[in-house]
Amino acid sequence: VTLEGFELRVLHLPLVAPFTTSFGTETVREVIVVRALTADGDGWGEIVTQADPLYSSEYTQGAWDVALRFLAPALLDRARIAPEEVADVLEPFKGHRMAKAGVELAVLDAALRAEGRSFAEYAGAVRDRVPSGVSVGIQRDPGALVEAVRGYLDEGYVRIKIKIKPGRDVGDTAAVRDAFGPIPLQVDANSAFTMADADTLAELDRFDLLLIEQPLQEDDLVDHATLAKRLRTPVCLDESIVSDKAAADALALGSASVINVKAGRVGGYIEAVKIHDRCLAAGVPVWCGGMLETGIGRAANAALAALPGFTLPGDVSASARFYPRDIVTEPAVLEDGHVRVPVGHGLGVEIDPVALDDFTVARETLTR
Ligand code: OSB
Ligand code: MG
Repeated sequence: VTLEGFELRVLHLPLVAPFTTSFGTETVREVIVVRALTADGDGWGEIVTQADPLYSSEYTQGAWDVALRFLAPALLDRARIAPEEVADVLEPFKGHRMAKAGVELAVLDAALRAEGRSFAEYAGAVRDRVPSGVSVGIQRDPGALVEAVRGYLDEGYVRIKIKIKPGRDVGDTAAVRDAFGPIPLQVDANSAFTMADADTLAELDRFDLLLIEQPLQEDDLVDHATLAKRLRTPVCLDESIVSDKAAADALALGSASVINVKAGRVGGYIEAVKIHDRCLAAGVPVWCGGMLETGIGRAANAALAALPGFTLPGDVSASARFYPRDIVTEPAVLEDGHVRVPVGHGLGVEIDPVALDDFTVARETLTR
């Protein structure tokens, strides 16, 4: 595409209910939407940082600054650019993978729309719908958790993930198992434990979980390998997998036997597909994680999750699981426990300009 500019917006999207993890509670989703302005038409992407650097070192204001100060200008220096070249142009800037991912996605959407091609087809999707799992935040007490899970099961979600933290681990998991029996169930610690908690984590073995996600710190690849040997529950990494290289290292070390693929965390959807390809070749199951995406990232996630190696249900839930009102005209909906893979050009979703404006709290445009 021939780049003419980038428009960035910070959005504040109210959540249907507070979302609590081991690292904090969100009541409003703060997110950055990127619009690539090109001579061939616009494209949309999303930077999935949160307001505070609690899940990763990235956060909204940092991503806003790096995108406007470094990433967008470096791309605008190039007259024409293909989506596959974006990561190379941005490579000199260390880190900031979520910011890079959002910018790349906007260019990719613009390029695919100009070509009249869907992102699903581009990425290699082999399914027209994907099974939908739901990530359930930590509730007031295990009883409230059981009621929250019941609601999602009634809606048709095919897999439940519950967030855990020290002191809200075995009890919460036992409550859900006791209430619902052998449903597909997994837990996510968001790096809240240490090796000193290994005995507690081993107690989770009796619940026949699909996996335990990121029990230890982001840079604890060796400790995760040690822990994985102690547990019968498969260890899955989220935060630690920041690139295809990190995925290769984790697999070589035995730090994980399952990988959560999140495009924002790894620097973009093109890098995410590489991790998928590596894991498919190695026989390692992957699933598509989420960052409370708006309809933009949610559409991209549904397409990514339709690749052949995504053999476990992902956190690709309906827009309504988080948002009373989405910023696209075709929000993701749950049908028979599945979300449809968009087939339109680019990401296959159209922006609702009124909703977009209603949620915008900051806006900046950079042109060549
Ligand atoms: O660890 O997967 C995570 C949300 C924000 C930050 C980290 C995580 C999550 C989720 C929600 O679990 C996934 C989703 O439904 O988008
Ligand atoms: Mg996670």
